[in-house]
Amino acid sequence: MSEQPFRSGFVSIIGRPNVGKSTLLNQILGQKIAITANKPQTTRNRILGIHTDEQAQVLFLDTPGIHKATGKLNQYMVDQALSACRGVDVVVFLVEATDRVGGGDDYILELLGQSDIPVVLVINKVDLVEKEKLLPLIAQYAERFDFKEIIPLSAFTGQGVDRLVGAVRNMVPEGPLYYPEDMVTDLPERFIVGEMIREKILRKTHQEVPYGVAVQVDTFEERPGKNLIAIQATIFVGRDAHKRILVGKGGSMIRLLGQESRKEIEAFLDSRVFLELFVKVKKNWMDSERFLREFGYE
Ligand SMILES: Nc1nc2c(ncn2[C@@H]2O[C@H](COP(=O)(O)OP(=O)(O)O)[C@@H](O)[C@H]2O)c(=O)[nH]1
Ligand SMILES: [Mg+2]
Repeated sequence: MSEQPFRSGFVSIIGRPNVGKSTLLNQILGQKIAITANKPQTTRNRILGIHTDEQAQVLFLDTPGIHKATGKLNQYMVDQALSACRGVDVVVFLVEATDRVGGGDDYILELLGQSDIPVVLVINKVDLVEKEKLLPLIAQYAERFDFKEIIPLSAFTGQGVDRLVGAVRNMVPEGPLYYPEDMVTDLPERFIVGEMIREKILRKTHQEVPYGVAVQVDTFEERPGKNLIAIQATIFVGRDAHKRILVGKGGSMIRLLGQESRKEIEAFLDSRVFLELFVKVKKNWMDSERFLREFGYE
């Protein structure tokens, strides 16, 4: 029997906001580490997901969506996404099967064309279109750029995701096991907990409220022998009006956010959780360098 050399490397997942990058990462890992929502700005940081099997370890980087940026937080997010295209072994570029070809993607393709990193095109959300529409779409994309592969899939149902993983693990070079084989991310639990709370806010609030929110986990205490973790977290908003919305009538909104967050955090930590949420106004935190730094958005 011939031994195949072990392979490992970095793969960035990039694309416009909402195309399903974080959903895809979670599906690849079989576990939710990246929050998802039907809103731009859901992912603010670079998120590492580790996929290990007997022959390879692929380090996937989920990134904020690439879009025209205004404001410091937005600029930070776009920089994160663009820098994730440098120094990786493969770029996975995500588009939606429901979109027309062109427009917003040209800018990204132009950037990708300037390096010689292999690019795999993923046409996501195929569950939303008829099969007959796919072939012409693939042909149109193939004309625009020299993709290494074009893979239609559904990050939501999981259909086609194995094919993508199979393709990229053959494209990463020979290399060592960088992380222990049972490790799925390098993100601290506290960070993921904060993100899960932020996801519930993204899904439950509208207009500009979700974009003005940051969540900080203040305490995270395991109560020994009780299978209980006590968590206190502060939700920061930029305006008084947003605080009123998040607290809700008689505290109804914050209670709902707390209940839904707790359920998901309990599943994630595999423990009972006692969760307390606080809402604080920090005027214009999104334009404060210091505050952005404190939140790791730097
Ligand atoms: N129908 C369908 N919806 C999807 C699929 N992938 C993602 N979505 C939805 O698209 C929205 C944005 O997904 P998200 O992963 O947060 O996108 P991101 O901004 O690119 O990370 C969410 O509401 C997802 O549930 C898919 O394959 N099919
Ligand atoms: Mg995302």
